[in-house]
Amino acid sequence: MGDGTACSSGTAAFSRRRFIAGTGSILGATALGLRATPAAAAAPIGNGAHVPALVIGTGYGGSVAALRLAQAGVDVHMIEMGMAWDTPGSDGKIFCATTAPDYRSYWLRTKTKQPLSNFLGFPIDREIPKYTGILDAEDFSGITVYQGRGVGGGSLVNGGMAVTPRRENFGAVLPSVNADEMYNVYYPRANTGLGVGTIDPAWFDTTDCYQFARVGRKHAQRSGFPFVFVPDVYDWDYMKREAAGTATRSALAGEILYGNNHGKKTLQHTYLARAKATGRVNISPLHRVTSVSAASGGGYTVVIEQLTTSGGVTATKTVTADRVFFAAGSVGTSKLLVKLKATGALPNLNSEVGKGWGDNGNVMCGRANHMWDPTGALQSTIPCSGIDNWAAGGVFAEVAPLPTGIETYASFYLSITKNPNRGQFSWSGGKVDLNWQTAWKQPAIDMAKTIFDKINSKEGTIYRTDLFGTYKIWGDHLTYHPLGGAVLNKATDNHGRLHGHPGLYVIDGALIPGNTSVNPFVTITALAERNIEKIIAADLRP
Ligand code: FAE
Repeated sequence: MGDGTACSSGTAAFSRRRFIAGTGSILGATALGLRATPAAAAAPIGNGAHVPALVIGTGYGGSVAALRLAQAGVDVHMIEMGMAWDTPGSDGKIFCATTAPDYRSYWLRTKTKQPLSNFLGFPIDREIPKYTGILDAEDFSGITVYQGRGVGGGSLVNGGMAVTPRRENFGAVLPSVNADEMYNVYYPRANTGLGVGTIDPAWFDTTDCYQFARVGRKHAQRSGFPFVFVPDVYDWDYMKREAAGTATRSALAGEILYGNNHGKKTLQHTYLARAKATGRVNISPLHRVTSVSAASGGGYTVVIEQLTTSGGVTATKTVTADRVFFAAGSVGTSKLLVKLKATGALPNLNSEVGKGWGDNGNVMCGRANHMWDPTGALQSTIPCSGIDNWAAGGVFAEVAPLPTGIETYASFYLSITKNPNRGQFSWSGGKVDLNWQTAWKQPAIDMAKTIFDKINSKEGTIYRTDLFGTYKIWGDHLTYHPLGGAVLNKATDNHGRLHGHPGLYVIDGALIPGNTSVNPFVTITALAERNIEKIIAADLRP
């Protein structure tokens, strides 16, 4: 699954087949020019360094900031706690398949924590070596928040669904932002920068790998729900070649959740490639920012830990920066800011810091189809469609794959709902907590049911109860879409400048108050484009 997510089939034959398919990947990637440019030439940041602009994190917000600052003539250093993900492992592949998670899969865990924990009633998580893997399943008391770790942030692990919210919903997403500007300038700029495209509908109608989505369409339409194609950053022509057998398989080989070796236009291939090409952007992977405070001579003192691949700290570096951009993702930025305010490192941050956090209303479910509605043994991991019941039911459901390699007769969905509940980060006992409770997902479940109860009733089908535990219908324990914690025009001004500390900015999903009505990264990118343009013009030009 893409935004919705896969599980491993657990069958040895399947793993072997996928492994063999994967071994041709180096050749394929090189021929396509889709391998990330190794960052080897760039030295990591040195202790005592001074940089004009320091960006914490290399996801969407950070990559937009780095590119635009560099184009404006500002030297930028990006600090990324995850790995560079530019070097193949001993199997010749940079990333492991979703169906065969290995040491590369999870961030510092000894056992996988797959979003779908069970299959046919059996738990499918497995032991893995502790390693700075690509997907973080970060546990808070009431929710597990999945996030990408590495150069490229969430773009490394996500489904690539690149959705611009409906114009009529935008006022609720970012109430203080001029919608005309966003829809005329910044959404188009973001879509171009990200390389967004839509599936060829004629191919969709015939290819085996979207049988599951055609079943999703049939069931949606028979119950009177609008079915929509959803754009993605996967290279659709490449996927056609995968299906034709003329390109090494990635989306059709179960790759997504732990990275795609081919086909997906991650930030490594778009914004970050352009940023590096300016010659003004350096990146320090396996470096984690732990503190930011005002420097006596002006600017900010930033404390950074250098990490090993088993999570140890090999060095602690102190650098200064004229300006610091928080782009550590909604959770990363919120955790840092809450800690820095509470410990007195940044005492002037206002009381909005840590507030307004939401899960984009995420909830997952599966349906069991009749034998006459097979969803296909071969499923592309890239979702391309959704069911839009936002106006009537407060839900946009992505028709997600379940690429197990066997026929499951299952339909699987990740719903984005208008769940109004919001959490707050706070500092207690020397760490940052989030007060979200699992019960707060109930409105999301109720909204998702407006679609799936009706479809089940029309089709005479039932919910799957074996995907999230034993006899558990709803995947209500997680989110892929953390948003908020340093909300625009509350913790910051209307362009992301943090109140109380000039020269500090938030430029990632933490700015967005909990919900985007669709998958979030296009909105995060477009908002970053808007804010950085203003910041460069007003704060950085003489
Ligand atoms: P993000 O991309 O998370 O980048 C933050 C970066 O900062 C990460 O690389 C961190 O490792 C790094 N970092 C954090 N703390 C520190 C620190 N202290 N020091 C140094 N570095 C640090 O932030 N969204 C969609 O729109 N469509 C999809 O199809 C979709 N599918 C998803 C599937 C999965 C499995 C997941 C996990 C997410 C998915 N998302 C999807 C969500 C999307 O990836 C997410 O909203 C964005 O990546 C958030 O962008 P940010 O720039 O806020």
